[in-house]
Amino acid sequence: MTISATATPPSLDRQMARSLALEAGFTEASLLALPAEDVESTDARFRDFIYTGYHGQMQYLARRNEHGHLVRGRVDRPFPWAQSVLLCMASYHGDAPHSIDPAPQDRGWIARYAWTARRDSDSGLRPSDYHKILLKRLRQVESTLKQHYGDFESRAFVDTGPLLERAAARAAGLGWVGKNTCLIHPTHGSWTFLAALVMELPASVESPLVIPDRCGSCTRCLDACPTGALIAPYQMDATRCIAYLTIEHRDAIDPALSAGMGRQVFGCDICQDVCPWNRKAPIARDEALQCREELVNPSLEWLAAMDESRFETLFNGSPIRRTGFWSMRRNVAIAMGNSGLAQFIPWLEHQADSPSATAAFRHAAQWALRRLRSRNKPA
Ligand code: B12
Ligand code: SF4
Ligand code: SF4
Repeated sequence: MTISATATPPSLDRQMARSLALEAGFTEASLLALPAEDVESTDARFRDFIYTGYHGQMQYLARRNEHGHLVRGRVDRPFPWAQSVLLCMASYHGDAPHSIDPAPQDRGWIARYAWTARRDSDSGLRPSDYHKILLKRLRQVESTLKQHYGDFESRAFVDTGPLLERAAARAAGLGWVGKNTCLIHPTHGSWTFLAALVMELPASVESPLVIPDRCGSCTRCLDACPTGALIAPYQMDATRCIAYLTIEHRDAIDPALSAGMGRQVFGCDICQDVCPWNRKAPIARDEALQCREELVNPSLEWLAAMDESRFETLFNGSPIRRTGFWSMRRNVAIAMGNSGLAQFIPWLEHQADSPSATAAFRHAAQWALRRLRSRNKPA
């Protein structure tokens, strides 16, 4: 059966949609009936974010439609046919150390979302990327729903769709948006990925009750953010966020932010590490999102010794590959500068003159050298 414009479309059953998502391997899921009750305020928040320029070089966020409206501010802009969204959540909470735990000075930090691996048929661990893993699960749910309800218009997204996943997940009752801007589930905290299935079919009942904000008077994330990216509760200037600087920003890093980047070489976990809602979250045992131990507290020396082909091999299939070899090197140089360790000076001196290096890397290496030399002046 194909849903036609004239026939009354069947309604999706909320419990069934949730059960299918859990069967596919998601931790939680909920069906959102459109339009969501906060559609206008979400659009307005997003507009403010873009108009202020907080998106930096992430131009895809600022895409407009033919009427000049920001496409991703409301689900009905890119998907005028959409009547519901199934929001799925997958926990990646593990028992490995946190970025704020004490660590040797010569260690960098890779955000825990990028540590993931799956066990292969030859029983080795292979890098995995949540985008691919969750999209496959979402497509499984989509296909089962279509077997049950007949064909209908739908789009499945993990991260990359023109959709505000956190806002949709909040409206679907999967948690509240914390002062650190992350979606926080009352049980699973914020170490979670989101995935969205936008559908033409309406949901059988009204949307579930939104979970009220439980941040209370806490301000730990705002106090801990080393670059001042959380400019106010619930508001981020992404151009100051270390996750943006290390992953999305391709040019030279503003020296005024470099010191605050500390040892982070890919992404940043600080505002989630300090969040009390993540303390009691159950450990996820997801076979496809296992931890690659070598990426926890990686030594800067190990990262620096990697040539481009080794980088490609090691991070093939991992979200880390996206940042690119020279951006990772740039981040490693800054982390070296922040380490205070004179042992990194020779590598930085050698690399700063490398003819194949990018201007952004050279800029970072020079910054790190100045910093290390001034700290390690002979008495
Ligand atoms: C661009 C982007 C980034 C940017 C900007 C992040 C930001 N806070 O805006 C950068 C590169 C910095 C980034 C960093 C990270 N990201 Co990111 N990112 C995205 C992406 C692609 C778009 C987000 C966006 O549009 N931002 C613009 C702001 C304005 O929108 P927003 O944060 O979604 O906020 C909206 C709602 O939350 C709502 N809202 C906010 N507060 C309130 C309060 C109320 C009362 C209401 C009604 C609504 C509301 O209003 C906002 C606009 O309407 C999404 C995927 C997607 N398609 O949504 C992933 C996503 C948000 N990122 C994710 C992750 C995992 C991360 C990192 C943890 C990765 C890391 N460790 O380095 C960090 C977290 C940093 C942080 N504190 O947010 C997850 C978040 C999961 C979760 N549980 O929250 C997502 C959903 C990807 C996914 N599919 O799993 N990210
Ligand atoms: S991810 Fe790091 S830099 Fe970004 S807001 Fe959180 S603590 Fe600040
Ligand atoms: S650290 Fe505190 S204020 Fe920040 S998100 Fe968590 S509970 Fe909310």
